[in-house]
Amino acid sequence: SAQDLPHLNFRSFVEALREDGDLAEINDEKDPNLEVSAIIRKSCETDDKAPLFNNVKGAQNGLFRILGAPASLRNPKKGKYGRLAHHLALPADTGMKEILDKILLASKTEGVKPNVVEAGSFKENKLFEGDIDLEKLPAPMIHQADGGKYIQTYGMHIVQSPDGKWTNWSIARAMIHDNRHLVGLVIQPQHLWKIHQMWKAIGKDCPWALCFGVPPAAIMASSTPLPDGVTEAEYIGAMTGTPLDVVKCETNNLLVPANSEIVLEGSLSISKTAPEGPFGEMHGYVFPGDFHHQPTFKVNCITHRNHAILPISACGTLTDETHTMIGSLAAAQIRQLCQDHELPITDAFAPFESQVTWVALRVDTAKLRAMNTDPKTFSKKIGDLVFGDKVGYTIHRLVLVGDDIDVYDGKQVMWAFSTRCRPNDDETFFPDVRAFPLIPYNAQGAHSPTKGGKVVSDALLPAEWKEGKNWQAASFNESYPEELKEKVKKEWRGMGFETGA
Ligand code: FMN
Repeated sequence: SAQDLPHLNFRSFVEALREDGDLAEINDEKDPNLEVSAIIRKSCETDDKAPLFNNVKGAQNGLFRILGAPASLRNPKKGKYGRLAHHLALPADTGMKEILDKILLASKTEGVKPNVVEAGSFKENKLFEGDIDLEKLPAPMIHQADGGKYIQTYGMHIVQSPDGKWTNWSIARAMIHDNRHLVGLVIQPQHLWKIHQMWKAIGKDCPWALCFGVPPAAIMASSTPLPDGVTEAEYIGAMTGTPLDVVKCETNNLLVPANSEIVLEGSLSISKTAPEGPFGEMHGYVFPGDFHHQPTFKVNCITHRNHAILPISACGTLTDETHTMIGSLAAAQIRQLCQDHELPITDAFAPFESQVTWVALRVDTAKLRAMNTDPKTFSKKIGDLVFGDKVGYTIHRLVLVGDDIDVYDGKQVMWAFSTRCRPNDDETFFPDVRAFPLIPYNAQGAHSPTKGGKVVSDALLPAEWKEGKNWQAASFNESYPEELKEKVKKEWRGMGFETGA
């Protein structure tokens, strides 16, 4: 059935990686205390295969195997974004623009409700109350200075508004606190935080489930800053054209994907907190000893498939899921927001080279000129819009670039930014908007970690605002006649060159 296709079934997704020659299957015992993550990290830093650890030290009764680097980059010969593409039923060699187009596909259509079924594969094994000891699970210690074992880096939290109208799915990290509790990030303005606030207001703990190894399309939607009130399950139904099969939890009324690998059920406390962190984060740093208090999650039940697989993101320096997904998916939503407000933006992407703290916006300059605006007015308008919205939360610099720049190519964005945007004069600053506290320059300074520090950098040259591009790039593409370029390309390999033909 459709539910077994790789984008709707995590096991099938792992099989698809195997068929692509993109899986390093490791049957020797590996230690979840740093060793597993050291292997994943090295793979991420070299765009190598996704490691599947079949023999995790300390695993018991099917809990658990580990898949690393589930949506990191791979050797470009196999399709650089192949793992992301498999999350969305796209061919392995799909480019980033088409991947983001697919994510946005359902933004203007009616949601498709999930299909409630009786049986779920994760109900093969059930552990209740006395059987549960989270500290005995082979949860990974991901970086040596982390404040705990981060079992949750690629699972999906499920919470619902008290009136039952909005069910939110999202990724936010969590570590093991004690034998029955996790503690994790529940931070403003995230929807997990927002729904937590709603339960706080009525004085009840928030029913919760955390699902690992969910349909890949679901984890993509749960990492996308969709608008308030959008139920991810319905969004995915619309995006994939298939209603998702879901099953009721054992101990609460939440519905979870039927083919999940592992499900934790319980509640998110509105009153109890515990130390959380530090953690080696998406910007590539861990500050030893730097923890904060966060709400705890109580686990009342664990259900799981036989030989369950826990996906993890050993995040840090380039390139892993926190870059390929957090940056790219925020950029997609920023593109949509601009277009919804009639702004002439054709593409948006968060260059990996900026550690996904920037989003480059490609401007249709003919339409821009027709607007009869000026750089300051336009920059202010776009910054107010994007930085004032949740979709712009993680981004601190928007770079406006012209039609000639491919924003999915970080090298081109850096070229435009470095040569067309005069520091300060071509920049508009936003000292009062919400900042992203995880970026070291926010958290480590004397200033507020949650306010300001954002900028719109105008990398359009004056001519692009007035009459259009007045230069030719000193490049192979723009500085030679077409016939000559064709001749050079045709003779390229014959002359002994090896790449770029
Ligand atoms: N968001 C957080 O607030 N805290 C996290 O720890 C966190 N970790 C993430 C790890 C990975 C691997 C990915 C892909 C995303 C992570 N995110 C985290 C980003 C959120 O999933 C993203 O902002 C999403 O839009 C949040 O869902 P919401 O829009 O429903 O609030």
